[in-house]
Amino acid sequence: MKHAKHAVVVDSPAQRGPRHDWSATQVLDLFELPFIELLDRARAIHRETFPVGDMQISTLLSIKTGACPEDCAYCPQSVHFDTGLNPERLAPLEEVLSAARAAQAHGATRFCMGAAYRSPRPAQLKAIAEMVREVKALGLETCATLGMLTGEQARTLKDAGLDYYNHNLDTSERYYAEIITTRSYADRLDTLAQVRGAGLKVCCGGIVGMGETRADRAELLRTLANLDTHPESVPINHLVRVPGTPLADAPALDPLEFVRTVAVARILMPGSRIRLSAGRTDMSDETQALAFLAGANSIFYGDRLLTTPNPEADRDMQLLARLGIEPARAEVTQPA
Ligand code: SAM
Ligand code: DTB
Ligand code: SF4
Repeated sequence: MKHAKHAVVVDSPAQRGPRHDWSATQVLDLFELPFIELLDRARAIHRETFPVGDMQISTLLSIKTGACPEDCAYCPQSVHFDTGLNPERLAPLEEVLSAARAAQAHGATRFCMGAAYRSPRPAQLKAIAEMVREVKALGLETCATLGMLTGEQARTLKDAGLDYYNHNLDTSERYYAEIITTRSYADRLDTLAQVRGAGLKVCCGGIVGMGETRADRAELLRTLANLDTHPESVPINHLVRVPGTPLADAPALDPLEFVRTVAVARILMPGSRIRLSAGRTDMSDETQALAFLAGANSIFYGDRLLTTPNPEADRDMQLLARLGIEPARAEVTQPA
């Protein structure tokens, strides 16, 4: 058989439950399948675990912007790079609440608060816990991304009503060291364990298009899939190339390779929400449609990500309508 060397066993998740034992070769073999074959496999799994045509939408707000001590080479908010960004202190509660109300009115079901911290200090965490409590009281799902957390901080957020914590692995362990020097992959994994231990849902993914190899993309997804429990939410960001950052001139990733990454994420983590995250402003409608076909079933919605633009909300609604995709009004519970 022509593609016999690609005979990766992808069992039905309904039959055997999710796997956590992927080998590097198995994941790379998936990436190397003929494109249509890869999409067929991802699509079959997607249809088994999610209703057809649903889409979860999250809206982001930067609650503390810039002046971050970390040196993540992709990030406009690092103090190490001159990106012309105006740093802003922690936003007042009322400002956060009015953004959350607006997001809800536009159909978002989850509100994600992002802060440019290495890790939050006690007073900051207290103020953010209050924001979480009030946003949750509006009837929204809550998500926060605040950098590294201790177990106690994670429990404080959980008690305040936090549903999800976003903390990305960003790339493979090998490539990570070329992107960030101020913290380690192990630090990242430790925070994920604290977050899971506190009973929070995990939102964890990465960024592609940073000059990494396909093997790095495969390794990132393998690390995520081999965690004890799959992250409930897996953001796949395409690098937003921000002038002033070391990755401003990173070569563009082939859009079909981006779609392959989404498809492999869907196959490896059948019950997770795969989020087509940053980078959509530079993506064609057709690439986005292929990413949805490959298994992406969540987007960030609203004109802004944290500090960079996102497609206009109206344009997104038109795209979803053209594709016959219904934004989900309530979260569907899936096996982890
Ligand atoms: N400071 C916290 C941290 O790093 O965990 C939370 C905020 S940080 C901006 C959240 C995530 O945004 C990062 O982990 C990274 O994956 C993503 N991100 C930042 N800059 C990006 C860019 N230029 N393009 C794509 N994703 C980016
Ligand atoms: C994630 O994975 N992507 C979002 C969210 N989690 C916090 C952030 C994207 C940031 C893009 C660059 C910016 O707008 O600053
Ligand atoms: Fe700071 Fe997060 Fe940006 Fe890294 S990604 S520089 S930790 S805000």
